[in-house]
Amino acid sequence: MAGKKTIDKETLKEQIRSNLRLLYRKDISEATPQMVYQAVAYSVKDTVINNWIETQKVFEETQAKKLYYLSMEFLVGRALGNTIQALAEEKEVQEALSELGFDLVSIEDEERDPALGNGGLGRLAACFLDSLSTLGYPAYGCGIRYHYGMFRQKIENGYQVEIPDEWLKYGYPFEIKREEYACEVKFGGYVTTRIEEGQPRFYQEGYQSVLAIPYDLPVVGYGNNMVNTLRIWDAEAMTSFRLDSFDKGDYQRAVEEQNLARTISEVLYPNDNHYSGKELRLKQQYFFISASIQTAIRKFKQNHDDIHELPKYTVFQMNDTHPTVAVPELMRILLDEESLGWEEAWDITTHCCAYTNHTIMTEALEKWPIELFSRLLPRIYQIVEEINRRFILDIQAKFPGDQEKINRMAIVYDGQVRMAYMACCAAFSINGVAKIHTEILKKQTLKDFYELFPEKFNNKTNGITQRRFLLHGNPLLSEWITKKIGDEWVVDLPELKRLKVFVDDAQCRQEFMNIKYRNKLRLAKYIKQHNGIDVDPRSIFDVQVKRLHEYKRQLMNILHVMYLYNQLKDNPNLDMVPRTFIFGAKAAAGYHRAKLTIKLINAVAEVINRDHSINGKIRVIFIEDYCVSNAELIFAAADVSEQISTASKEASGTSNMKFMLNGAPTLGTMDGANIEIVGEVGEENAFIFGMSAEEVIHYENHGGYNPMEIFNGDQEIRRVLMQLINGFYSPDDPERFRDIYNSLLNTKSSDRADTYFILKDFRSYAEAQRRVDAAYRDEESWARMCMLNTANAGKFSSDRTIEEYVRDIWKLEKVQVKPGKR
Ligand code: B1H
Repeated sequence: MAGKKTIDKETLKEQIRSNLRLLYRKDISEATPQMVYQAVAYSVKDTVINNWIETQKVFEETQAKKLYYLSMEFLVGRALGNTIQALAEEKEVQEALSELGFDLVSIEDEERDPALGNGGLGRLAACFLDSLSTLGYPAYGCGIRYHYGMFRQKIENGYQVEIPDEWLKYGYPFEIKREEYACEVKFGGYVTTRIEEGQPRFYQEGYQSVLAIPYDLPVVGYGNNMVNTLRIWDAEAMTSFRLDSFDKGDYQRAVEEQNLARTISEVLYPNDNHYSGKELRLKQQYFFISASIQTAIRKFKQNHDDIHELPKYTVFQMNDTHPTVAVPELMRILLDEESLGWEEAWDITTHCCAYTNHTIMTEALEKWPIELFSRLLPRIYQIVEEINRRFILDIQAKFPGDQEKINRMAIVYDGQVRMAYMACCAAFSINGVAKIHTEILKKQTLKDFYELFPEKFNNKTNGITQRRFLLHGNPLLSEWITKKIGDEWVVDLPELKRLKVFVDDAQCRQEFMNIKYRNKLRLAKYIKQHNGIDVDPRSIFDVQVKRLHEYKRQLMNILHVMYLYNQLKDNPNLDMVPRTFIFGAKAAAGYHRAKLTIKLINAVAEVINRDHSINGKIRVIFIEDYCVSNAELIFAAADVSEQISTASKEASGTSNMKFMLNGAPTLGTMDGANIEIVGEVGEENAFIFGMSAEEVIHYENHGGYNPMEIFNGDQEIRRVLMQLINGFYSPDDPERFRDIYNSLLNTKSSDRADTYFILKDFRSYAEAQRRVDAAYRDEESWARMCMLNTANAGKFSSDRTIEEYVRDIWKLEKVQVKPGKR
């Protein structure tokens, strides 16, 4: 299906040899695998560049409307393998490399995984770009070129240690620096007003500037020659452009600007679902937004004279509230630079900006202190004040006398700027990321906004790209599927439903499960290499990989392992299918309880993996440095997908979809997209347990849950909890896990105990785990269940999600790109 051959094996070999000479002055015989990786990457990039140039030409010719996807995070993962695949050149490259004495998989392993994101939100942005290119929609990703991405995780003595992620150390071959498109971004100073031609004009003065330098990364569509751009901005000092400031004795300012530039794009904040109110973070936000919006307008003006037409050709999607300064920044440009009046500018802005909400967790809500916001962005703050003033007038007009409502909805309130409210006020579309999440937004979190603007609200259930998480990550299953139903599924995932007929065929079931087994062997080898532990590929691989957060309840999972272990100790003949519990999770560097949970998992692993008396029935593995590249191995090998968040808390989840696609049934709560997964695959092909979102919300609003009652009434739970504080898993320091124990029971602290209802859901979880054990024993029905998960995963392609965004929000047109030539 993919385009015609663009790479010929012999030419490629020659190119690799020549690149090695150009880059390193080496012959192939002396080259290291890293050098070969770089040489291959440059050859592949050569083809990509031709298509990239061609794509931009088509954009020019067609004047197609463009999407700017504004996001602080793009967790793109490795590019080489994906690009080769998109160009349909896998076989050619594989053969060329093997004739040169290398193999593609290990050369791919040489690529540093660009980790410019934390977790689901950043990975979603990357999947969206992949789908946009594959479907042929004109789009730019706009983000930050962090010099240090998500930290690399080492486990030392059971604890997480953060290592800086030096992804640029050897140079990143796929990026291109575009200095000619640099923009100036201004911080601080003050605003002066002058009357010009009878109108007040606003000028920011006494500011500090940084230069935003764009680096472009290609986003290659699958088999369609389309190459969109991910533009990430790096900060450089203006000083070299302004050496005259030294002459004027403005030395101080020059030094400050140097410092500002040095820090802005230095490092990604490693918080998932948590707001941390740091000045530098707001600087990062305004930095990349100002540069991106300036560029979008500059581009528009190259081809159009009437700025009022902007919404016809441009749409900005704000990936959560982090890019919301886009609203006042666009207003600033329209008012101060384009000299429009407020109403016209507001009309344009509110027809260009759309907002996606990704979380209802209160600790993730962005609220910036006025003092900080106005000091850093004085002109932007004035505009926010005016947006707020007019918004309050609107509310007053609609709900006269309702001061409470105004207090609840005001953008500037209680000394803070509430970013979500600014986004809701200005955006023409507000969407959640799974059905239940959107409903909770409408009924709870953004209720007042829903009452005021019901037409803005819509749902866009998340998706994932099958090109990375099946075609690339699971080559064995991909080949098998293609053999059975052809390869259309690569660009049309619902095609997978044609696999359903094969569940009744014993041989097909056997083949499917053999592939799972071989993928388990592949992961077992990885675990042996990285953890030094042998795992039994015949055991159930029960996997929870995601960011570590209390609401995701890794703690409930490990408490259940402790409970099972107690049962086994009491009864070594306990009839259970051997189980390998696999965890992978990074904790935000400052999130103590999350880090302590990692230590607990490792402490439990230490005790259990050493205990030969249980005949290897339980193994506990913590995979170090969970990231996009090892994720691909993990999903392919999983038997059980743990999706056990407290209902209502996980907006959508996306790892749940990756497991499903790879044939692992969900063990989960009715939360986020799990609900829709069950809707597609059927309740009989998943293991559902626990409280519903309504029940959780009811307890939260009305109280009435007391974990101590469960502790007192349930001996086995009590035994597990006591092991947290009697040194069973920490003989050298029995107090080590006291904080975790307290989090479950303590009612002294101002916190409610067990906020995430772990004890409340525990019995139901343990019972669901017994159902998994029972189901796994029936090989035939287990195989059916796994196959049906893959076969019903069609809905969860990000291609479907993107088509919905295009239809309801972005209104883009597809373009066609011919293969580019030199
Ligand atoms: C999600 C975040 C997030 N929701 C703040 N919110 C951040 C919030 O650095 N920060 O300040 C970073 C990330 N991330 C996730 O988005 C949800 O928890 C998932 O349920 C969802 O699947 C994913 C994509 O929509």
